[in-house]
Amino acid sequence: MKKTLLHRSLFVSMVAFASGMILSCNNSSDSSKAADSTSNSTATVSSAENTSGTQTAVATLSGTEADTTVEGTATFTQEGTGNVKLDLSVTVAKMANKTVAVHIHEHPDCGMMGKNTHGHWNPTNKQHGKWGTGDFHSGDIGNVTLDANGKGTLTMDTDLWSIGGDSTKNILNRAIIVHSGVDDYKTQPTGNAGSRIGCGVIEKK
Ligand SMILES: [Cu+2]
Repeated sequence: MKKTLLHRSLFVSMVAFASGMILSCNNSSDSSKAADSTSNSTATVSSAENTSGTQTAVATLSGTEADTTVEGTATFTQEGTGNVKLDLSVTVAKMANKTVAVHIHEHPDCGMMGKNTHGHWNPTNKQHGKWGTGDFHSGDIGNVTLDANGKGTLTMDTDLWSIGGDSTKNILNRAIIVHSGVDDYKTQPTGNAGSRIGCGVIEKK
């Protein structure tokens, strides 16, 4: 009897030891995961008031010229303080099989055929260029190739943007401009991308 008890307590303490090892293992190797789930649960708490921890902003694109129809949507999403993901879809039927430049411009006003948006959004005072190589504006999304129906899509993911917050990253209340031409990624400060045929203001959803 005494022996059985001893065995049992030995077994219990071995199980406790083993599970302690598993726990400590999880803690050390998955500390980032643990931190994530902590922040997720914080987000869940606030989501009771805010709907969710995912922020969304949308720009609905339309044409600035009477004879050129431009349609499309730029949808920006951000999980917590993570990267902002852009899903862009643009259709310019008149420009089938061509390539058009798309940028984020500074001001949320599509008036005067897009001119009221002023220049490329450039909060870090960089030279105009190609996204991801050397200097480029935070608004230098780049060129989009349109198919036989004039439709083009582009997706990207970046930590240079945020939905709200820091003014050097905040994409809200700026505008998406679709140009009639191709961005050469060189000419300062515009990329020589042609006229502004499409526009949409980036608004929080
Ligand atoms: Cu532009």
